[in-house]
Amino acid sequence: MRKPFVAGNWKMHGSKASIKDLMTGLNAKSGLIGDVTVAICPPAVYLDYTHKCLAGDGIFVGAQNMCQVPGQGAYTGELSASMLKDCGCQYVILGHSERRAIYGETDALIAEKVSVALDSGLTPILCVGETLEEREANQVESVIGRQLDAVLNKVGIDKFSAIVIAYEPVWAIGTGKTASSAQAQEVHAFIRGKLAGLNPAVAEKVIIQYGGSVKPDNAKELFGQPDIDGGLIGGASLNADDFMAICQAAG
Ligand code: G2H
Repeated sequence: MRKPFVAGNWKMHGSKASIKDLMTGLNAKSGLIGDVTVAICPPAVYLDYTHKCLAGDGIFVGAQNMCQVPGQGAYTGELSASMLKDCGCQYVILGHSERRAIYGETDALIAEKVSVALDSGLTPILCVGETLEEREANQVESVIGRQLDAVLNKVGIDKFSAIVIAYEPVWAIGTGKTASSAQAQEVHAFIRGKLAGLNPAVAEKVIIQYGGSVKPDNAKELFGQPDIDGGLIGGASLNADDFMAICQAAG
């Protein structure tokens, strides 16, 4: 039995004032979450602040990106895994489609980041997903298979029990278009099946989140699918009531 996991990806939103308000709302409701793992991923400059705003221990903190270089060094503008841990992180989102598309992150770079995160004791939330063009060209499985293979080849299947996968169809991100629960389930089953071909026990354990315009009114249906174990939530995670409603829908 996999414990559902819902994470909020705040992207490049917020200020100390807005985070204080949001955290007041989340803290007030964190006791209602139930048997669901919950994390919030603020912009890096607010990680420490957000972590300090948490009351109680029902919510974890994650980062949205990380440097692929282990340790410290002359890497201007970058943040290491140990720095993220030092600021209270347990998770790190890696390979989000916005990082892939806007900042040119490659499968190989993302695989390196996943490997460093694992070695540092952070849980990577590895994002995979196809564009609309790729879906229309019937390339969903080949694209996601390629994105997964890069990480599998780097860290090996056994490490996947310590990785969270987030399936985020690019065409559903921030667009208000959600994959239907059947479309999402089909891809989640493909991902789990691919891992099961390598190690069935790991495949059974691995948490696969769905991400892309998840809202309180579609969460229950999505999370009710057998291979959807929660969600990676963008826009709706900026509202405490909506995010908590989504977390409760996963329980
Ligand atoms: C997908 C998701 C969070 P949204 O990027 O990662 O964002 O819920 O706004 O589509």
